[in-house]
Amino acid sequence: MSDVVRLHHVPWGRSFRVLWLLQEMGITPELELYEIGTRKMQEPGLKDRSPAGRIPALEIDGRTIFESSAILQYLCETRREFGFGREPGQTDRVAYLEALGFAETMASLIEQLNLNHLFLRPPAKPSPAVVKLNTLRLKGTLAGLEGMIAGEYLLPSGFSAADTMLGFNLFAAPFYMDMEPFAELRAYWARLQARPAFQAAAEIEGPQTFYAKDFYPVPEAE
Ligand SMILES: N[C@@H](CCC(=O)N[C@@H](CS)C(=O)NCC(=O)O)C(=O)O
Repeated sequence: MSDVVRLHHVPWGRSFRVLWLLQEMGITPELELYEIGTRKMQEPGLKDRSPAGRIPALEIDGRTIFESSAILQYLCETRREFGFGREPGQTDRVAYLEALGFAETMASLIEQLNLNHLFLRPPAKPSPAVVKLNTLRLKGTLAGLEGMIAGEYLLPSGFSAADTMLGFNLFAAPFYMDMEPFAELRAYWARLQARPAFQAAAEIEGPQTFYAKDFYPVPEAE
């Protein structure tokens, strides 16, 4: 079996979840880097591994996997010794599954905001109505997440892959949402960032350049 571990990756994109969990497991992957919106993402190197041409895809154990939650779950199942998954019958199994899915409910709203604020090419402009609606929906998911945090981490039983799924969202959300009212989320995010593996992954990433500004307000209606 090949022992190559290669992550198809956009720095500070959703593949960060995988880079971080790999670091939690002491694995440093080779990185195949992409930039959103470029042709390389639609070429066979990625398209043959991830059918929508999206990151992450992970080459590991002689196979390739796409979709961040599937990758994390695979890593947990094949490396059970770390205890980062929650298996059928285990305490928190249902909350764990819910959190993996919920992370993408939230991330799809962030993606809509990214599309509006970052990726429209002039003369196209962000739609104030669409941005406002998505921002409100993002706020609702953040309030929901705040109510889900059970202690130090998301699950009462401790750190899990669900924290890496949702933790990435807490990197991205503040570019669109004033986090001041979310004291519990801010404290949770600080605990996640304090983990040595998070810091190791962040060090591999370097400073984020995905967002050009610190904050993107809802545009004024014309
Ligand atoms: N549900 C997928 C979403 C993957 C995804 O959309 N990744 C974004 C980057 S964060 C991407 O590759 N976008 C490329 C594009 O929109 O063309 C996952 O969690 O892996």
